[in-house]
Amino acid sequence: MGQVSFMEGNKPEAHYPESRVLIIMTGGTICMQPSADGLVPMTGFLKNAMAPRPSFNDHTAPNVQLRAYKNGVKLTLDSLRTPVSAYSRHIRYGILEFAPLLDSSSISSMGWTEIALTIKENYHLFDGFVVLHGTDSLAYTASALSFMMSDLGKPVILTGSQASIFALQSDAVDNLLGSLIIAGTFVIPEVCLFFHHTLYRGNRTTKVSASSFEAFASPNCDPLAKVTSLGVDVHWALIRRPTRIAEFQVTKYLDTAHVACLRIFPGIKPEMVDSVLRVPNLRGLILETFGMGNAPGGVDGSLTKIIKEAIDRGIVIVNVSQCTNGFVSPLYAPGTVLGRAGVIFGHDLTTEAALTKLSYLLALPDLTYSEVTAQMSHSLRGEMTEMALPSFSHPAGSIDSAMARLPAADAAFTALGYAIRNGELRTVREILEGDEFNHQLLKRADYVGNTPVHLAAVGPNPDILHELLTRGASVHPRNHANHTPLYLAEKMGNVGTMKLLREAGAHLWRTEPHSGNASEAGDLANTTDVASVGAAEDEEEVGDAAGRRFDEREQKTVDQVADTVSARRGLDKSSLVTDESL
Ligand code: ASN
Repeated sequence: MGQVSFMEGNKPEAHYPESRVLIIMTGGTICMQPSADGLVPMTGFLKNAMAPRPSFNDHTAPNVQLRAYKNGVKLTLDSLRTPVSAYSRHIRYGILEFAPLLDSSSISSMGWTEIALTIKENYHLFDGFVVLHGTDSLAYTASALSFMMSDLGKPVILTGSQASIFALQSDAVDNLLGSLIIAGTFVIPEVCLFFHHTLYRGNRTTKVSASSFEAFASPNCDPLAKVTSLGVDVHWALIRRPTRIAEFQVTKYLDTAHVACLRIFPGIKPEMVDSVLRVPNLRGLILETFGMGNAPGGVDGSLTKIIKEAIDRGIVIVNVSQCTNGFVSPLYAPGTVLGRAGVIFGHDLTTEAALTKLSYLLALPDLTYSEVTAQMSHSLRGEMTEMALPSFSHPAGSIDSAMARLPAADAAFTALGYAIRNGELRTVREILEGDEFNHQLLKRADYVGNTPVHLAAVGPNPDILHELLTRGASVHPRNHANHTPLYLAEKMGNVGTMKLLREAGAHLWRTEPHSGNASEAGDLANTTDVASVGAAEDEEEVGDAAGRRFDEREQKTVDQVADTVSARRGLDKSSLVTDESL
């Protein structure tokens, strides 16, 4: 890889921070090449497909090897980075290739477990994850992962392509580049699917075309973001964030072996349905019905009887519509009769989401039949529109731009920072409750990149941090000096906030050493877990990395915070962030 001159921004590379994204390659057309048996997936994607393309490789970066884990084994991955994006950062990435690479028609719940566990193992080392996957079963995988992952705090973006990246005309570069930039730039802590310039909530998607580049749709939920010539337009009002104080967890197993899916058609014989419902050990059935949830003979007949008997035997039956758009409801008599027989209304669930959600719930060890049916009727990960709520209409349009036009927003943010520093929980609540865009306020940063969570991490009142986190604020953003809120809390020896941040899934970034103060949190034992090891582990970089430059402005802000806090606690502010600590 030769060195070429820096093209964008006319600044040396060190002036732009790097995000880190792990690409998990599972196979699919995106990496396929022709063989005697037709298209088959090929290994060596980083070297053969990405390194030669300027949009994936800026050629100016030092040689960096990334640390990663697979099945507990430490690996070293070659990496590349993108040129600087419109968001003034590079995305550095490495690829972890599964073996064997699959046509996605062969994926099973074991593959989903492998993807989920790989993300879990590497969660602390990357800002986001891109999963490359065939399109055929992509919506199933996206749905499955969304249920398997709880309290996710970082983006997981699945993508693939309709044509191979090696084809002259292909959607592969756009899909992959868009996914990389979004995963490395925005805190969108959801399992998403990115295709044809559009970011969708993964568990709302379905594949709608076998050949068009516009292969996916999300018929009952607006896209989470769109890539345009102006950049990425994120629909922030739709983005879900964890609001519990809980660490990211992965459920390892889905019970797909005992769940089936059956599409009703005119003339279907009740015996056909019965034979499916008598498959040994069947525990769940997704019934794809007509329109708003209707099935033949629903009013008088034997089909209802067969269904009722199966439910009495303990089989969970969920009614979803064959229509891509709309929802099932007891509007018509046949649907009502099914409901009375005990069939669950799947509202506007896609079949993919219904099947994987039921498999997920049936695999949870302690759930009773009625708990499973109750959870099927409620949204767990934004997969269904809760019918009690008004329909998803988000009048704000682009909230980012509305926010930008509101002079009050700046005032609110300044007031919020002040209240956090002074430990005034009531004022913090008043500001957030009075602010229509409080989710925007929570992810804003000051001129040195400190978010409200950074400020609360070093502030005097842990209850404020709790308030911010339970309102969906993220523990992961780093300020301009590449520091997490947890690092600042450790530097301050702020035991209360350190503990809370860790409970909420925070970890040190790889360049951040543990401060001696960490032990004050009383749980250093936990930090031996790979998920919380900071730079104490060996460094993998051969060259210098961007983002290590100490920003004097950060010192100023932290000094201001320190002045307030140390005045209260009698601390010496010299214990805070210093140049050498980076
Ligand atoms: N058969 C391919 C797969 O799902 C289709 C694709 O990726 N476009 O693996």
